[in-house]
Amino acid sequence: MAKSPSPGQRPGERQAGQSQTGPLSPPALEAKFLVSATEPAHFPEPNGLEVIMMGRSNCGKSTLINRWLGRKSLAKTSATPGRTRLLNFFSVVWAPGFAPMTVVDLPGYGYAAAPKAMVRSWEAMVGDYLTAPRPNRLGLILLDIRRAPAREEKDLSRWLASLDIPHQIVATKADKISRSRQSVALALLAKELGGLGPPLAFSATSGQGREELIALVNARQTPPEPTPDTDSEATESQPDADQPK
Ligand SMILES: Nc1nc2c(ncn2[C@@H]2O[C@H](COP(=O)(O)OP(=O)(O)OP(=O)(O)O)[C@@H](O)[C@H]2O)c(=O)[nH]1
Ligand SMILES: [Mg+2]
Repeated sequence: MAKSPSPGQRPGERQAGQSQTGPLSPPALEAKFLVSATEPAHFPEPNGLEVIMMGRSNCGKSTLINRWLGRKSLAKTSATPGRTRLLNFFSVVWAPGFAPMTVVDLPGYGYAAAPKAMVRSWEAMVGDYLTAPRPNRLGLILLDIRRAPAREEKDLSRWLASLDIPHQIVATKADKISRSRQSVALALLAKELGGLGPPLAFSATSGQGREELIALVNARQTPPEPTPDTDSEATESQPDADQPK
């Protein structure tokens, strides 16, 4: 059973000085698929914080959603690039007392086999979504930790900044390289790309970075009511963490 957070600490929120191997957060309380969209008429009404997964095709966006939320196959994944072709919306409640949030899995860009028409349709779909008047969004720009940032990630970072959408860089598939090579890669990303905080290394295979991701998303959510009852429910009604580190 995961250890209860300290008073005032929200589930999944790491306290300063807490070790990287501290108690693991349980899966999200609720996570369900809402809708696949290709145009604004299909977008669901904004509902709470909206976390947007963005990045090159095959970089691990859908896999990160599943690992972060502790679901096996909520978002469809594939070894073949171009799996996610629509904007997929999910509704998530992280833990008791948390407001609902929305997670958006965007189709990847840079899919080498994509014909020009498909690239244009990606730009149109994603452009319609990013410029829609939806408040309270957080962009996660994902890229494979083994790749140097390319023009696409730099353009995306600037585009989000111009739209006032805060964003965080997440370096995926961290299990593919050693910790020392990770440090070098993260330093390069920090230098080349903007973002809210230092780039985060994440691995869906090992669970590395999951706690940090949970903390950074939860820090942007409406805090739960600070009643003692809510606090005890938040820790006791959750299943045991089943995510091996
Ligand atoms: N080793 C390792 N493989 C990963 C990790 N994350 C994703 N993968 C693999 O990378 C491939 C692509 O993952 P997806 O999550 O489908 O990638 P995506 O970014 O959603 O791709 P599109 O939907 O095509 O844009 C799959 O074979 C995953 O198993 C990771 O952290 N470690
Ligand atoms: Mg995908």
